[in-house]
Amino acid sequence: MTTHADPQPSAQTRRDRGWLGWALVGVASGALTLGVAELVAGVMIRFGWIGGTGSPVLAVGETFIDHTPAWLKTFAVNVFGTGDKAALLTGMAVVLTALAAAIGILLARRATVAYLAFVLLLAIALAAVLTRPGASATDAVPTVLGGGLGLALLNAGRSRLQPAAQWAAPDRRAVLQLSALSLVGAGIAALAGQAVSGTTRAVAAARSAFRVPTPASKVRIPSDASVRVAGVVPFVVPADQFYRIDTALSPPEIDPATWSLKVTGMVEREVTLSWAELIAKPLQEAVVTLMCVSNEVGGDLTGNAVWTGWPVRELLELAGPKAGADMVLSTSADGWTAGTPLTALTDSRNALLALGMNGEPLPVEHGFPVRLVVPGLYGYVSATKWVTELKVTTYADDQGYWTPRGWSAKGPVKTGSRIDVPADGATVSAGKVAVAGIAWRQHVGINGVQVRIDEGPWEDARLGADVTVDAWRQWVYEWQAPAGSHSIAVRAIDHTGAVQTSALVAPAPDGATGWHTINVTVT
Ligand SMILES: Nc1nc2c(c(=O)[nH]1)N[C@H]1C(S)=C(S)[C@@H](COP(=O)(O)O)O[C@H]1N2
Ligand SMILES: [Mo]
Repeated sequence: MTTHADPQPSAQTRRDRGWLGWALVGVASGALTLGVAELVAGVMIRFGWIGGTGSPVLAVGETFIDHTPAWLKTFAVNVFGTGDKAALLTGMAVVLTALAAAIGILLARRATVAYLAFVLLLAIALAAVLTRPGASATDAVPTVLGGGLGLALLNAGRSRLQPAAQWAAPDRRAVLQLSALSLVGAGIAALAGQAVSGTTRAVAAARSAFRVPTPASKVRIPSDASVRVAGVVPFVVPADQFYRIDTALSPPEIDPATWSLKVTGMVEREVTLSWAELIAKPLQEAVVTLMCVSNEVGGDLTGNAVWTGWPVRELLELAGPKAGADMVLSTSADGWTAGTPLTALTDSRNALLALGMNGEPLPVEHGFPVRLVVPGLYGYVSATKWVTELKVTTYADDQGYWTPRGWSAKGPVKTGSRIDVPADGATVSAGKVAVAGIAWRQHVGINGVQVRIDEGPWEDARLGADVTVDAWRQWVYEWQAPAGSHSIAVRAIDHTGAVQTSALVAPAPDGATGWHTINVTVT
């Protein structure tokens, strides 16, 4: 058993603990600011009073994402995978807590500087809120109200704690209690803000009430599209397992009733398409494999789904692109853009304004109510989610979101293949081992897949059915595995006969290449 002595604190330790009290006042003021802002933003969103983000936390986070240099973005995706957003929010929480604590401590000695620093942070948050796409002056209200209360708490704390050296116990307790109460209150306010905003429920309700209309042409996926080996990614990936990549900290919530898509720019006539018009069109189904340009050799930033939608070329035909145009800049409700070759949207391929994914309405994170799906191009130059505008233009005049951030203006998908089983580093029993995975070259198609054990000859794998040139193919190679350590490599051959290159190239600026190679131990 431990006994705790309870000596009278010396003057020195009392002053040290004083700093903690000041820091706590700073942190509580910061938390109160953000908590109240979340609550007010939630209420304003609920009543449709704000059009932008409203929340200073999300606005600063999204602005940060937009200004993240390409190398940092690549680093974040590599380190945190698709958890990069959680990582960003955690990082922000740590930085803000430290700044708020510093402001609290500063308050003891240089109150004016502390207040100025607090106001400067508020100004930065306000600038972020007001420059988000769709923002208007009313979007400032949550940050201003929250900031006002935060300043009031700073001030209250200061008058109670001053001067620190003569800090009397009852005052100290009162300040600590007020700060603790504020922290709890801020947390509750933030949660209430989320709950009261209600959009999540309203949009979720609109989404679940919507039935994807029966398409004019339906696809049938033969059962032998799958090689039926456990551990290989399913031929059609369920929406809740589908990879997600976007710059949105919280996905735009769009009520289909208010959604519309404008065709602008170099066109004979501007066209506006409403949700009611779109769902009355003859819809098509298409099996298309989406792929992220950031996907590393062996990576999992890819997925295959059955998309339902209206061909983009039919919409563009209504608008009539003018001679000289060579690109379509598509814009998302959150301001993100992609530049797609005009020909990819007007030729015979199934480029869709998709509203269905695997027979269900698009999930909100995958673009509800409408997104683009264009076979053969990486997502960053084609797959705009929450799409609201198509501007017919030229590569000379416009560029998509990622182009000034170090990624190529054009992004056709490169031939690739991946070993799903056995896992890299696995230990398997000698004898028959199924080596299996996927191979892709969207819009060209896959003709063959070959596997090489150690430095042996390339052996043909057995392929799943060729459902469409726009989708990946599963493959399996039955390996008679001898004991020992072995490396397994895979390469694909496309429909033109071209063999996947062995050249190891990193994702930036236009997609990774190289053979996926794994090591296994056979016992
Ligand atoms: N609005 C919007 N659409 C977007 C993006 C984005 O950041 N914002 N990212 C694109 C990228 S880089 C890819 S790879 C695909 C991913 O689509 P998914 O999240 O449905 O898998 O969406 C594309 N569409
Ligand atoms: Mo991507």
